[in-house]
Amino acid sequence: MIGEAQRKALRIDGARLMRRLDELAKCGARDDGGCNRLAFTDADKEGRDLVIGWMRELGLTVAIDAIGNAVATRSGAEDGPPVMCGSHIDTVRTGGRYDGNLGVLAGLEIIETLNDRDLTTRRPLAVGFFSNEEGARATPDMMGSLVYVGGLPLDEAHRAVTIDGKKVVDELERIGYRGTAPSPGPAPYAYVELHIEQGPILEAEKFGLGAVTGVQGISWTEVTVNGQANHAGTTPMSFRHDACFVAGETIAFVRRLTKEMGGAQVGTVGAIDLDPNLVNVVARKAVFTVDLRNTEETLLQEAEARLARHLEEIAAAEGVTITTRRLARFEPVTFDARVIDLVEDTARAEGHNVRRLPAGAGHDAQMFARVCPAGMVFTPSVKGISHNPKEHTEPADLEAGANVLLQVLLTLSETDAIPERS
Ligand code: HGY
Ligand code: MN
Ligand code: MN
Repeated sequence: MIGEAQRKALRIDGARLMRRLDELAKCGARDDGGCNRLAFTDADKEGRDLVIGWMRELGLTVAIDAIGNAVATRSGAEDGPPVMCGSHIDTVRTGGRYDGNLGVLAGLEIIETLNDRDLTTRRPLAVGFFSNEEGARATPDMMGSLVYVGGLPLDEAHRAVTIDGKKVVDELERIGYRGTAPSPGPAPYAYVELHIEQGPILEAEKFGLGAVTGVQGISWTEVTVNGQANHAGTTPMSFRHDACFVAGETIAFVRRLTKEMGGAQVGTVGAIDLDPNLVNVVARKAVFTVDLRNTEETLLQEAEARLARHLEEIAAAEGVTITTRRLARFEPVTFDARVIDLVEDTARAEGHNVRRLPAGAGHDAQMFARVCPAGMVFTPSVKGISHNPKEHTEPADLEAGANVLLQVLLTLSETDAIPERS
């Protein structure tokens, strides 16, 4: 047990946290200072091996499950479900060094801070990283945490195929992370995730930290357009069934849709493949992704319905066939009010000006909200940039976030701020 005065006086070692962040950033390092650790790749394995080595050095008991999630537990004076923190260490192809990594390495820094002082918490603590949060190489995103909480059958996740044509289960075998820990995993007492905001709000409004209220709804669709290859010079325009034209019109439609709907509606066409993708051939096939998000479920459904109508109309007009495949679909999530309050109160008590805000990106915390009280702490992102090697958060903000996470975790582990679930 750790008394209140002793708890409140605890601080993490910011320099040590920065050293680990810099060390992990060397795994899958890009020439431009970013990270490329797409899920289940060799670079991802390198990052996993490094972080699990740290977990073991800190004396934690590491459990790896069949989708490659790693949960490292530190015993408490009492048994029972741990107070858990964590995030992900996979990145997108143009990743930065803080997205996901901060939540995992801040957790390890908190463990080391307690180890340094030989302090034992009342409840056990756990730090996890969850596989394929990004969903960029294989969908859905938050794949590992969704399996962990029982929201996606393990065999369905194993059967998923990566964008480069590999089965997830084969990639897990290949990198040695098809573990044996039970799946779904045991529900923690509570789950709190520290993450960079990845957007411009905290910086623009000069807030030091964010108490995250929830996560907006996410809708990912793959659209396949089958037209007709033809000669770019000899084919009259009225004769064409041009898959690339349909893709282009749809990309423009998605942008118009967000303008017309306004509010929180966002839409992105991020990936596109053309066949045969040649200068003098009318494209016979286009495959592209549409990412729609909104904080309101009914509005997200409206956006999806308008996209479907657009595709129907343009298929008829251009004489092509269009099929769609759902890649991911999550309704908006609201975090436990008591965790939101605790994050906000703790940040204030630590002297930060904090505001509440929803998360624009998906996060593992939204999956844990299905099985336990969950919430998040946001740190500002410089210029709101993320999924970009230029992603940056000031070390002082990273340290502030980690110290708030430390205090939130200890309040949860040492008190009944959130009573045990009956
Ligand atoms: O796409 C997302 O929101 C997250 O980065 N997986
Ligand atoms: Mn993330
Ligand atoms: Mn991300």
